[in-house]
Amino acid sequence: NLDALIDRLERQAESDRPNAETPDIGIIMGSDSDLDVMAGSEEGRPGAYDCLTELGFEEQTDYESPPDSEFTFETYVVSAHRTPELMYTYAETAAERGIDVIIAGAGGKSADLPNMTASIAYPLPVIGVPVQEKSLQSVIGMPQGAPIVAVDAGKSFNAALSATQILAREHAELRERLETYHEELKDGVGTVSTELHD
Ligand code: RP5
Repeated sequence: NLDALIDRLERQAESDRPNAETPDIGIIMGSDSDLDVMAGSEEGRPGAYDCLTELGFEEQTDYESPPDSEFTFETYVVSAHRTPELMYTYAETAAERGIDVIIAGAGGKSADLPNMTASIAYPLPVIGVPVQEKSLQSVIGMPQGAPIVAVDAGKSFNAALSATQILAREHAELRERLETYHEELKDGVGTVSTELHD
């Protein structure tokens, strides 16, 4: 339940777990109905999970034992409107819990989770994902001095790439993986254009 979740986040923030055991990227979304866009679905467009998994990240769900991969992410459903206390605690404890970047997605016209999280978690970078076109203005419409970085509607895959770019500044291994991914993209374009021009 909500109190237990909040309590767990607070305890994790106080614990002195080594950085290698804490999640690097926190993915949060306003509702579990956002999951297809945020994670990626088999029928639809690939999402943040697909990107991170391809780049070798592991989803961390069990906080008791150390993860196998050096690079990890976690996922929470956090609603700015239904569970503001969870949003506040998540954003406020994120840095202490070892998170380096937050990816926050929300839909609807009042997509406030990304921008509120960015304000509370500042100076931790937050990448906002408008889950629908109509959520775009709500996600990016921040006043001067309250920054948020955002991707286009539905592009959680790109949010995961951007988050990895931030981490890659300190991890050569991630830089290499991003470069390999980019080379593979070029191969894909080559295949399509060759087919078109045959
Ligand atoms: C937003 O409202 C959520 O991010 C979601 O996109 C939308 C609808 O949520 P549900 O009513 O499907 O839970 O806050």
